[in-house]
Amino acid sequence: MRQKLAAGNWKMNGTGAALSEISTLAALTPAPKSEILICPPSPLIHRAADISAASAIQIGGQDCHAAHAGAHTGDVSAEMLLDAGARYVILGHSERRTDYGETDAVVRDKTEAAIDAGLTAIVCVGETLDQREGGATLDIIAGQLAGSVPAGVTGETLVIAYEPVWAIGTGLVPSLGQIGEVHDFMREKLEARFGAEIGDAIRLLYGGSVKGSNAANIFAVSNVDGALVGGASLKAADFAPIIQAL
Ligand code: G2H
Repeated sequence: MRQKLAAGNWKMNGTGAALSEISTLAALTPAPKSEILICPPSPLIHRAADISAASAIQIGGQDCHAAHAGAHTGDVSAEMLLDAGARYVILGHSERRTDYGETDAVVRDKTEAAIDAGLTAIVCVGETLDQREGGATLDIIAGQLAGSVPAGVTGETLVIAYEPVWAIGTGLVPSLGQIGEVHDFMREKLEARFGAEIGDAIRLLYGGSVKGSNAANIFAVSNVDGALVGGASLKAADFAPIIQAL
């Protein structure tokens, strides 16, 4: 039985004042049935981990470098995230693929580094609107999964987030049928590559304009094990109903 996961991606939002949302969220979600994760900007991770320590909320990063250390000005290693209190890291988000030209090979190297360090990697995949309209969605997802996910992963070390690029921060959400088609396809691909046991244990999140009002319907879709939530994770009052829908 896969443990459900509600992951909040704060992106480049929030300063220290935003950390009070974590305590508020803990108070709003006592004894949650699902795992709860908040991924704040890097400078907030240490304080976020301290604040969340007494609760069920876990903390994660939004990116890491593929190298363990070295001359990489401005970058953060997986070990640094772990040391600051993170247990997860989001990798290959479409904003990073677009803004920094991160390729599948780069995402795979970062994922290996994250898992080596002891973090659970949340690897993001997803098609653009042109790709969907051109009928290429499943080919794109297959290629990103094959290229971005390294060998040797398990249900403890890897989570996949399906985030259609056209649904991110736009308010547009695929139909439940479209979400189910991609999630079932990803499950098949993971089982084919890693075997039935591991392929079945890897959690598959949906991400892209998830809100309290659509979460329950999305979570009822087969092979959806939770959500990666951006805008609606910034305020505890918006994120709590999504967690409760899991
Ligand atoms: C997709 C998602 C979180 P939002 O990027 O990763 O953001 O929920 O704002 O669409």
